[in-house]
Amino acid sequence: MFEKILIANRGEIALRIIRTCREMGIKTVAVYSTADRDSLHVRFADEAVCIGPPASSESYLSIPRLMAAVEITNADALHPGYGFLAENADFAEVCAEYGIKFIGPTPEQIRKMGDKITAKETMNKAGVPCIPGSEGLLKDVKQGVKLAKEIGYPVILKATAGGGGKGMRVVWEEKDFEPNWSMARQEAKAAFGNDGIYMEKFIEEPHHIEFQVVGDQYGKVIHLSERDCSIQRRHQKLVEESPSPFMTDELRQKMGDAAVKAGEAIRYEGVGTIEFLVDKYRNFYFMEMNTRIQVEHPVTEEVIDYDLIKEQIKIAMGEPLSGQNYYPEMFAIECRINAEDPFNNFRPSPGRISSLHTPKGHGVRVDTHVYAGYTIPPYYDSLIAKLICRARTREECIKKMERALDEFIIEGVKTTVPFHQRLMRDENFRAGNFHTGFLNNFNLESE
Ligand code: MV4
Repeated sequence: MFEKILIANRGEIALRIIRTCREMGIKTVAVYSTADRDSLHVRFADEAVCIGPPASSESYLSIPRLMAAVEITNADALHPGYGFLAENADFAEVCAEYGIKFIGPTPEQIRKMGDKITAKETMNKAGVPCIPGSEGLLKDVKQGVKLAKEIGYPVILKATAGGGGKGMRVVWEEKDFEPNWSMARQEAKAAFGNDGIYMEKFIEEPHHIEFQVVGDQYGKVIHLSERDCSIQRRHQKLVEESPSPFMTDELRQKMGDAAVKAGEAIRYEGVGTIEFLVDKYRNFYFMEMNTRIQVEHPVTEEVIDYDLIKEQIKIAMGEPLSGQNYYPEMFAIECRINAEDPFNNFRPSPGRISSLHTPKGHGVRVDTHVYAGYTIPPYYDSLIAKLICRARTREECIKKMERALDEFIIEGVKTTVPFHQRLMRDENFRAGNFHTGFLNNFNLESE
């Protein structure tokens, strides 16, 4: 049993973790940069340690400073949240050396899934469907051109160190191969210090559907069904929902089996997400595995009534999983409320929140660290709240979301609330008729 957990994160997720710790009777330590002195995670934790100046590199990303906070406070476990060091295998390793339990998978598991080619090879071997493409890294442009011809255009070039869309290039015909190859290498080198590139058949207009999985320390893995994350802009998710409107019982069975197989193949410990691309014929392919708790985890929590942070902590303490896969009993949608101006290319809009009213009522959940008078610092991500609604049907859930968005009052900064209001009225969204390209042809000013 853990007595004290240090939370190596900030914002809403730090608060979310503190809440579960309190319910479990576990003491909490917050860490904060000088920009976050007035944050709620600092107030609500049992102890708080300032770890440095605003720049993440000198605070939330500084392993030595975090380890100093661990030593001072005598915490026996550490929760990394999402972002920052959550998927840093070296950090998980340092935690082990310091004798503090990293609440998450092992360094080996993080490393395996962090390198996209290794991840894909592992999944291929395990019998999880993968997108046709190169076997490992492409050696040179010549091999690339030859293979692209075999696979058939369009193809996509991806950085093995990438993820989240960075260092990707789509090639539509042979004459464009060489320039795209060079750009992909350059981008990958600049972004990750690793110019390893692999190739896949390009799946046009795919759905992004991910499965939540949980594995214990004894090799048991279950899935908690899916989230549809197709509503995204430039690889930033804006809305997530469960169940997916594109899902069928048969597809859920198949994808769920594949997700569990994926987790079992690496004896995955903790909560994780298997991301799939699904084409219009409902063929599905493994894309990546996220080895952390995700921003959109509340959608799953709401449809199966399950505390994912509690599960992470129990698994880290060595509790065995009991029971079977979980299937959605409700419908939930999450809207990400960012301090960004949706009428101005989603430009960040940090600053002081002069007045605030968050929506409430039956089936409405708001996960946020902000309050009236709080100043959103410019140094970190722009997520200020997650609005999650839950109902018995998707139609009811959308209506509830519209009501809740209308109740949301945030003054002093621009937010994505008007974007969500417009989206909830969209006929195609309401019909569940969307894929990852949906927002490319979405006009906020038109109805
Ligand atoms: C793809 C793809 C189509 N075909 N791979 C984007 C993020 C990165 N993790 C992988 N991504 C994609 N990989 C093949 N072979 C399309 C995307 C993609 C995408 C995927 C999920 C959600 C949104 C997306 C938006 C654009 C492209």
